[in-house]
Amino acid sequence: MRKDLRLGATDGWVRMPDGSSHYIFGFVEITGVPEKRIWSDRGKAELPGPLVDAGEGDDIYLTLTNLGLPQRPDLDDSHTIHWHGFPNQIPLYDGVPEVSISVPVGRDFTYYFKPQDPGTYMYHCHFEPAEHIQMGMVGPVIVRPALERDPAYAGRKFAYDDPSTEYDREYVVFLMELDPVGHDLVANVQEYDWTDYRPKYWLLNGRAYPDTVEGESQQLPQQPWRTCIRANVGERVLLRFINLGYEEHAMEILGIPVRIVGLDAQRLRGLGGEDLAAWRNVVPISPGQTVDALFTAPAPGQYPFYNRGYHKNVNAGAAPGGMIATVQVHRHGTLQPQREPNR
Ligand SMILES: [Cu+2]
Repeated sequence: MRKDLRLGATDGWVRMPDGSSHYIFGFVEITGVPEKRIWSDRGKAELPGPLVDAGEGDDIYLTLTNLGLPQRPDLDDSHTIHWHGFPNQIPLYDGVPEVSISVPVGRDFTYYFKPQDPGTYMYHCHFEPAEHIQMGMVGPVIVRPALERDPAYAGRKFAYDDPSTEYDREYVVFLMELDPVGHDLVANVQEYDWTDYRPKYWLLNGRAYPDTVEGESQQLPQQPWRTCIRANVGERVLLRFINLGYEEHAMEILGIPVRIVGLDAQRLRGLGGEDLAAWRNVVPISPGQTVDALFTAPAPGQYPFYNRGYHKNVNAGAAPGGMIATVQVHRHGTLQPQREPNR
């Protein structure tokens, strides 16, 4: 199936629960926005960037438009889109500026992707990547398996082309950290040496606790993703972990072990096809990795979901904060079927 998408690259501001605001670079979805209106999305970058939701075998035409940086009109950086961990037949669409092209301010470029392997991926800008990634030019990619189009499995959802990876609800858990010093210096036309990176905020889907579970999207217009993992008792939940921060993380749901079925968009299988999925209490994940983890919702109640590195459960030193969210299990039949991830 052909899919046409358009992302704008621009800047914006995100808010933390302590009331502080931080300058970001990032992406905003402008698919179908009339050409005259795209410029009104300057300064509206979202963290993380819009979800790219694709199917195995799709033809994805993804146009990147560089809308410029209203806060930094002096900074005429180009941008690109790089699908991390994704095999590309030719480098032209890989988004590494040194071996393909990058998109200057005011210009468009249409990337072509044809995903062959289902799983959880990520995209990021590859122009001055140490800076542009930390500044927020990151987003999730889901590639859905062809199995879902098989009439025998109609209406059911799977992580991979494997019936044992069936799920009822899915949640993206996008991990990154934020060093406010770097962001403030970039906002104020100063240089920052990114090897001095020292994060003070730890984010789930662009927000820190308690905004991860409580923040209204009207108050956080550029951080639209909540991390309330909700399910009815007995339903199967898929967590799609993505780490585009610069630190390793270790996430745990207190009292709910998870089955890790996929790593870096590969279904975990041995050479002879044996199932290497493993039960874990903690999901360890390094920068640039993705992990697909399944669990079955146990008895109704609230289960804390948090980073096992307790110093990451703070906002600029004040606890609780950071990478804390919740898993809410409801009685049978309480929640309607899920229409899109994280809703
Ligand atoms: Cu960029």
